[in-house]
Amino acid sequence: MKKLKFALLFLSSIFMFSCGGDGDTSTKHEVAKKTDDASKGAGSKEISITSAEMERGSQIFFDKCAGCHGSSRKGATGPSLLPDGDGKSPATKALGTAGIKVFIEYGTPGGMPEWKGILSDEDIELMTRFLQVDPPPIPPFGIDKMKDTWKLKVPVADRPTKPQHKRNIDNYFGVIMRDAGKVAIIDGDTKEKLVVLKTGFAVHILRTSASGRYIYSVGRDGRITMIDTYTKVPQIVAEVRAGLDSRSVEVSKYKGYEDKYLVFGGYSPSHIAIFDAQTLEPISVTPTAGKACDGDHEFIEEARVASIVASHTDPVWICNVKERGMVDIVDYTNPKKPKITEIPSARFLHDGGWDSSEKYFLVAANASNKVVVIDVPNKKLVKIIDTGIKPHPGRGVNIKNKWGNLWGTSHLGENKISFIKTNPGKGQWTVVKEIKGSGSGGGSLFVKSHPKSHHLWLDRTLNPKAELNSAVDVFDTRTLELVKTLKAPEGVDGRAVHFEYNKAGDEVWVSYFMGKKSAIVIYNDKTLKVKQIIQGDWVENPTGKFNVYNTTHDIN
Ligand code: DHE
Repeated sequence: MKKLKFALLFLSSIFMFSCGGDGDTSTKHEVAKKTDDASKGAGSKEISITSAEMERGSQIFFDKCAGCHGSSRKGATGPSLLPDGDGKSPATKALGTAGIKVFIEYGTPGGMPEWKGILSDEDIELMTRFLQVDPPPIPPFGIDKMKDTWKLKVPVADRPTKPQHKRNIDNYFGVIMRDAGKVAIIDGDTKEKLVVLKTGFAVHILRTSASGRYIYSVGRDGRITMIDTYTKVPQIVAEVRAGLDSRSVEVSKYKGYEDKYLVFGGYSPSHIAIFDAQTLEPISVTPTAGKACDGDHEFIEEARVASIVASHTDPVWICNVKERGMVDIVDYTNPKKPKITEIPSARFLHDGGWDSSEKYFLVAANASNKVVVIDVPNKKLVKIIDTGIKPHPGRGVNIKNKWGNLWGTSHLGENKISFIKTNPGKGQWTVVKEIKGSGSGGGSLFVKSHPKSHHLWLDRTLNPKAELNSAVDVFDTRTLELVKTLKAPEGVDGRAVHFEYNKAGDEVWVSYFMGKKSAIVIYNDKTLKVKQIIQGDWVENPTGKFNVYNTTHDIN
């Protein structure tokens, strides 16, 4: 309910632009023109939609569909959804109400989930009409708007200069409760919940400052929240809205710049924004719109910033511009006017992580079924490698065995983990080994290992089969054989998603979400036995978990 209220509030700000802000729920918006051409199918009927329905449709679209189809419905991982089509995907008006309904209700083999049973019949009917009218424009969100939303709750001078407790901050975990819009901070040594903080709508990821003191969250409402771990109970010390929709945030990690700057990647509007990492005061905004990597001369307005990582060898961030397939190397030594080197690669860039030397960054171009390798110190493209259908590595996994130093990714579109050799010698930057998880079909979102472990963990979160999406596979990193498939423990249900190791590398934390009994399940990484199950009213659909030490040092 709270989520709904927030989304409506958020959307009312958007619709001030598209509907004139009149809030007139009785006005009919006859957006799609009537056509007599019967060959255009059910879409030949006139479509009308009220302002209130437009608002609700946009809220549903923003919440459930924009991630794949793009905020302006021009398509990304999923096809475009425009009334008159775009030359590549069919016009939604031609698909018509009945055609669209089938897609929404039953999904597609290409990875679109079934929404029947998740969306009400009423909402599905509304979406069939919403998708046949023009999408509302995305309002601007510049630095002045950011400054208006900036709240410095505890100025730097009023913060403690050393920890006010004896706990081990390095082994703190930040856990995202996506649907509640909250982040829990858990002491990884004692497993105590220290605090649950309200951080904004659908928080997506967390990052820690280079010193490990601060935890930053970012979510689908474009809000960045800064949490201080030095106080007895971790507390929010600053927040700012940097856009309307986002998925990533990162800090400066290069020597001399620790805890100095923070970068935000905007999905909507599409921009790179830089902030003071101590206060979250906005410093600069650079739009990412431009031409695509592959010579397509179309100017791409919706050029969303997907994953971002901070280099340890240079004062730069690597920001991946999704729709354009551009890897932007952002030099933050002059944050007011950052120097950006664009490296054309492949579309659509999504998530990725470092190889074990932390010099090469590997990122999934999921619409091209490829992984792109960037030599960060030399700011150049090394290779674009075919891996499988829709690679989705998270930050990927680094392991070492007889095949070499390997970086691995699982896939959304097929049951495969591909391993790319990263060390010099024969086979470098090629796929040297592929393995399968249990059962069939893809749907994996994340893989994980740790330098001190001989295990590699695989989830199958989006696989349609409940026995697969609720279980995790564990492999031996030396042989790459499947060791065990771990089913959800008794008293836990939902889909298993995302892994995080503790600092020592001997425990693995797994989230269970989208079920009736969500939980964080902690496994002993050696014995693969359940060590502890964290449940309770406050554990609401946990998703990402971020150990302070591992996140700060990019242990993946
Ligand atoms: Fe994510 C990482 C975008 C759906 C949980 N997700 C990322 C990153 C991006 C991204 C760009 C990389 C951030 C980085 O490393 O800088 N995710 C998107 C989407 O656009 C998408 C496909 C659809 C959407 O509307 O958001 C999407 N993601 C999901 C989910 O459904 C998940 C499972 C739950 C949720 O929050 O909705 C989910 N994404 C995560 C997590 C990470 C992540 C836990 C961080 C992984 C890590 O270990 O770093």
